[in-house]
Amino acid sequence: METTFSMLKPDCIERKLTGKAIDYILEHGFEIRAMEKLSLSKAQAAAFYREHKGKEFYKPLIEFMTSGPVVAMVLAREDAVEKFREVIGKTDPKKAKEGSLRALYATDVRHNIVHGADSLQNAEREISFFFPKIDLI
Ligand code: IDP
Ligand code: MG
Repeated sequence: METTFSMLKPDCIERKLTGKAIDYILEHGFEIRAMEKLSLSKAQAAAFYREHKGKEFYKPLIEFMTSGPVVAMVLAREDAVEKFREVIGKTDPKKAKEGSLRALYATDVRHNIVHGADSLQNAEREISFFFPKIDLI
């Protein structure tokens, strides 16, 4: 089975949506292989989002991602990476398809409650960043 990486963002935890988000994820066929609540340092957030360095939303994104705790998760299911991106919906909740996690709960394009790895390669990189000791066999 394929694995992907997800993170519930600070707005999700702050708004007490953690339970709803986890229920949604489980109901959509994902198994939680690992889960940890933690606070990102500025350096961790900057490394995690380094592909966006220099964009106008980068600095506020790092501020937001370090504004409170997050929940990092390793999720497994068939075609996990693609399916998870599908069920979370587009980055901007206004453009996210009806019934997707972001369409249901996100407030705006920055505060969109959840992260999902966008490729197999990034999923692997992000999993080993947060769960270096995990055995994914
Ligand atoms: P993704 O999370 O859907 O993969 P990315 O383009 O990788 O979206 O952007 C990373 C995160 O940066 C988004 O989830 C969102 O929190 C924030 N972000 C992206 N685009 C914008 C924007 O135009 N304005 C404000 N924040 C943005
Ligand atoms: Mg992305």
